[in-house]
Amino acid sequence: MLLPPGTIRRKEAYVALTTSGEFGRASRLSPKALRLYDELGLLSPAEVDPVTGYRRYAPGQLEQARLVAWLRRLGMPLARIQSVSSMPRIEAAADLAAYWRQVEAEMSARRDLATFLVGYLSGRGTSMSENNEQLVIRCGVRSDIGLQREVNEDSAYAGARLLAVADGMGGHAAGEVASAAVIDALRPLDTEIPAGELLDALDHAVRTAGSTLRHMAASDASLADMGTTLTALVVSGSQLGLVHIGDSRAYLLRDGGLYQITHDHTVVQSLLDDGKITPAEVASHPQRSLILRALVANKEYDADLRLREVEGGDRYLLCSDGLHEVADADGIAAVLRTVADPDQAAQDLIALAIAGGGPDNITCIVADVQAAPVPSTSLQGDAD
Ligand SMILES: [Mn+2]
Repeated sequence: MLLPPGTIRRKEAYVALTTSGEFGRASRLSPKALRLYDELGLLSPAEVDPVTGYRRYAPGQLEQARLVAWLRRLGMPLARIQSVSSMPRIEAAADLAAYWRQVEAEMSARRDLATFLVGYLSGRGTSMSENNEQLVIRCGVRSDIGLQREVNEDSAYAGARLLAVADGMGGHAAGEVASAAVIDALRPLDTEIPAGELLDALDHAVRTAGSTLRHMAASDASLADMGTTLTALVVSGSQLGLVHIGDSRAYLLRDGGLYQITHDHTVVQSLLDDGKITPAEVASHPQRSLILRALVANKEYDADLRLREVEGGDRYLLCSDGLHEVADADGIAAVLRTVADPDQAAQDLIALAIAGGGPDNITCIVADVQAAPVPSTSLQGDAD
C-alpha cells in the first residue's frame, strides 16, 4: 500500500503522543479521570498544547495509566495510589499486599458488625465466628423470694451470650416492673457482638434501659420511685463486657480463687473505700442497704463499664444482694468450688441464703465458660 508523503511522520507522531481521548480508551480512564489525575500529579501528560490546552500522552505512560486505573478499581485512596505508582515494582507489590491485608481486616470487622446488627435488629442471634473453637456458656439460674418479702422484685436473664441480674426497688411491686423492664432492654444483646463493639453495645443498652424507666414513670405516677440495680455480662470471643450499677455483684472463680469483679455502689462501700469504717463494721452499719447509684426513673446515673479477658474454665456468679448480704465470700466460694453442675450450684447458693435467714429476694446465676468446637453451619439431620 502506498502511503502519501508525510504519513509516516504523522504516524510516528501519532504513536509517540496520543490524544487524551485515545489514551483514555486504551487505559480505561475517562477524560475526567485523566484531568483529575493530572491535577493530582498522579499522571501528568507528556505534552499540553499551549494553544488548545489538549493533553497528549506518551505510549510509555500507558502502563502507569493502567496501574492507576486498576488501583482505583481496587478502591485504593488517591494519595496511596500516588505513592504506590511511583515505587519500583517489587516495592509496589509489597505495599499493595499490605494495603489489601488492611482492607480485609477492616472488611472482616465490618462484616462482624453487620452480622451483629442483623441479629440485634431482628432479635435473633447470628453466628459469625470462623474460629475452630469458641467459648460457650453453660449456666444455671435460680431466683427465690426468700423468707421475709411478699414479692420477688429481682429479675434475671441467662442466655448463650448474656447474663444479667437486676434487683428492683420502689414498693408496691414497682421494683418488679423496673427490674423486668431493664432485663428486657438488655435481651437484644444475647447475640454475637464483635468484641470491639461490646462496650458500646452495653452502654447503649443500659442507657436505653434507663430511658425506658423514665418513660414508664412519666405515664404512670405509681412507678415514679421505681429503680433497679443491674449487673450484666456479655461474652464475645475471649472478651467479656461487664456493665454494673448498684449493689448486685459479679464474682469470678478462676483457678480456685474467688474474685469479686464488681464494686458495690453503696454508702458502706464508699465508707470502706475511704477507710472510715472497717470490713467488720459493714454488717451492722445502719446505712448498709443504702445504694448510691442505680437505674432509677427520676434521675440518670452512670453505670460502670468494663472489658475483661475470659478463659475456658472460668466460672462466673451473678447475684443480687439477697445472697451476699447473708453469705460471706468463703461460703460462696465453697459452693462454687465443690458443686460442679451450675444449676445445682445456683440452688445451693439460694439454700445458703435461706439458711442465713433469707431476709431479701435471692437471685443467682452460675455460669461456666467452656471451650467448645463451633458447630458446622448446616447440621445434617440424624434420621438416617
Ligand atoms: Mn435485694
